[in-house]
Amino acid sequence: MRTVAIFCSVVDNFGDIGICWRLARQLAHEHQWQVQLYVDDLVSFAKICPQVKVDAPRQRILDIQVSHWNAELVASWQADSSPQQPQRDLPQQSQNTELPELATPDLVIEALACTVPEGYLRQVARQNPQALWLNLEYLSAEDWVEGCHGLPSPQSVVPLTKYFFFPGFTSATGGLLREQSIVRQAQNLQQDSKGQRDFWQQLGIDDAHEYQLRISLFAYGQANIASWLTNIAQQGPKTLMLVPSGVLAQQLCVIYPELNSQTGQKRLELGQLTLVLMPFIAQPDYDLLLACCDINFVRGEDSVIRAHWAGRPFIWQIYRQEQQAHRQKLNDFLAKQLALATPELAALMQKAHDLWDLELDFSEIWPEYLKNIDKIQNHTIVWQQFLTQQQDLASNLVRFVEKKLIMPRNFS
Ligand code: TRH
Repeated sequence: MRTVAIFCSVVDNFGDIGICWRLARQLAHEHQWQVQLYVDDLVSFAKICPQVKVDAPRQRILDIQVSHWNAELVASWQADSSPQQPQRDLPQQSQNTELPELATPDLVIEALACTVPEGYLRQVARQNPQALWLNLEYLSAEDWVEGCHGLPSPQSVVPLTKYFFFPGFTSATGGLLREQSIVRQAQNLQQDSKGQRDFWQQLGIDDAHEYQLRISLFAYGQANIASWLTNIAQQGPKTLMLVPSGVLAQQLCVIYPELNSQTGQKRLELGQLTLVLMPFIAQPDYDLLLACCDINFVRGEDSVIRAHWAGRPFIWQIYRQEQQAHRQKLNDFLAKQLALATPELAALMQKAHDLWDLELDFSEIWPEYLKNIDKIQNHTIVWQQFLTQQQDLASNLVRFVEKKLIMPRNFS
């Protein structure tokens, strides 16, 4: 059985821990690897995984060892790897009798450009010189990714072999995170009206089935959102819009001060539109929510992939970067996604994404978007099927590691 240590530093938002936690679960549950996750922000983690105890330095969740990657832990690795100190074996936590002891990792993953502490890497190199070190990169649809995926990453700090591993949308990349049953789960739920009702009730929304349109709206700020919402309120169709807590929900509380005065779940009726501000739900429930909605607005790297597997029309608000670097990434994604669409549909989808990304008035496109919703739905499935023919990221990663461990770098 292989052992992997995943290092996750939460830079901002929830994408870093969202991706690492999904990967951890997949490697543990679908590939039977022993997984050790080091994460530096348990409070963010707890928002998407309620089992997390925010003050526990070590805990086991769903058969995964989770450690708080804090200064104390880093100092202990540093001390252990210093030549003056007697050297102890990894893992550091072996004194804790409640948790099983994991073997020294075969693989260390530094996720999304974080920096694995040197002291830790030195200990791994000493105890398991064959171990691999992977830099799990950000997701991008840009063409250059294919050429860089799997390349060695020369470094001289620690005697471990390091490689780049790039997620992506083609079979020449590392692929996308996709659990074995996620697409089937969404399809089953979409055919099960009782299951959907139960799910909505669990969220405290008893009347979801009464709406013509259910929209999940997970987004960064949207400067002109009021005009789109007014358009829906006045023109319909009768719409239920669910907004998770965050910047956009705060913005809505400023636009509609009535929302501020409520405690718990905040709900506002605006003509044909019902707005519901909701707290974050557990990651597996978020997947179910996307499957139960008719249109999903998603943001960042992880929720956009979840929207793919939910198989419903989606609009992606890509994470914004300085000097508009994200625009190229968005366009490269759309070029791939829309390659098989008719020119009219491609133009419509491009315009919708441009308006949303640039925070312009989305009501400009909304009636046309809804008029074409069946075509958009069909195309979403065509694109989903193209992707599900490819191997998923966790399986690709396992294969990559096995190959490298059997055939070390000089022979591969
Ligand atoms: O939160 P994000 O904006 O994260 C971003 C991006 O990943 C970005 O690329 C990265 O550079 C930056 O973080 C650091 O959006 P994202 O990626 O969709 O992550 C949200 C996670 O939260 C995802 O795993 C789904 C999860 N989630 C829940 O579990 N429950 C919820 O209720 C919601 C709304 C989200």
